[in-house]
Amino acid sequence: MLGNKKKKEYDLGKIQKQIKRKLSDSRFQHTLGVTYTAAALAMRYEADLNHAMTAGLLHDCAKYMSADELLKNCERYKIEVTATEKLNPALLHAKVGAMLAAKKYHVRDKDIISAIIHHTTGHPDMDVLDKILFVADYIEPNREPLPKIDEIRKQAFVNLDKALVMILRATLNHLHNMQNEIDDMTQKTYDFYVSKEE
Ligand code: DGI
Ligand code: FE
Ligand code: FE
Repeated sequence: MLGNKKKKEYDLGKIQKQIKRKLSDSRFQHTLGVTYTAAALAMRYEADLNHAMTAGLLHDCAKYMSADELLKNCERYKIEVTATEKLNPALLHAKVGAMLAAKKYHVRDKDIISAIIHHTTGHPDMDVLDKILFVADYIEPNREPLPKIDEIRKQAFVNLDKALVMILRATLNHLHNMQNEIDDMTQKTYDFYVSKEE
């Protein structure tokens, strides 16, 4: 519209080609699944389609890195590393990925960067694009069968916050069963959305 600043449109084909070269075949298939699922959710919840798909394509762009590489990149880019992240460096693929999205893929929209930062643990009071990416990452068609996945997939298109709670509950249960350390942010996000339901 006249006078309105136009949001940047990202070249999805170009990003897809670049990211394909960086990721394993199965990670690339997952990435495409997240991208198209994020697009479908953006249609349902009236979010920006191009930005949802850009976030989907780039969300795991640092997933190919080893723990060492992730930690080195945090040093290089002055990314804060929490005690939990130091013990579980894989968590850092979200923050490092967001940094790469900005530096190497020239993403300059905060909604996309924020969605990538928060896609693994979530965050209390997320924006619609954050939630869409978080949910799409879990429900995309290539995911290994997970408990209650059919119910969560359906709920994602009915009530996004309810789907979020179901995913966070399942993730916390899984982490507990595996005796993995629970990141504060994962717990805080769950507590926030559960108390919102009441
Ligand atoms: O990168 P993806 O595999 O597509 O998915 P993701 O970014 O959600 O990462 C999933 C991994 O993150 C999975 O191995 C569990 C882990 N994770 C998520 N929340 C926490 C966590 N790991 C720990 N230790 N603590 C958490 O709170
Ligand atoms: Fe991820
Ligand atoms: Fe992912």
